[in-house]
Amino acid sequence: ALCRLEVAIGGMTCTACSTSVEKAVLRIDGVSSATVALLQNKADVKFDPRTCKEDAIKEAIEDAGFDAEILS
Ligand code: 9UX
Repeated sequence: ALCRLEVAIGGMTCTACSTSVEKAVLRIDGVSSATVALLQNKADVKFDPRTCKEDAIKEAIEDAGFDAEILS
């Protein structure tokens, strides 16, 4: 089954920021969708927990240059 995760993201100021967060998360193996809400500073991610761990999502966002905290 797929898992769903909300991530609080810090440091996004324009739509290019949210697009790069989205691309970084979508590149992770096991992620099936990623929607980033710029104004809410949040990402909604659906992923297969067998191939993708929550920490990998957090790290991908941080590697793209933003702050990330797992919310749920
Ligand atoms: Mo927009 Mo974000 O010019 O790192 S891409 S601020």
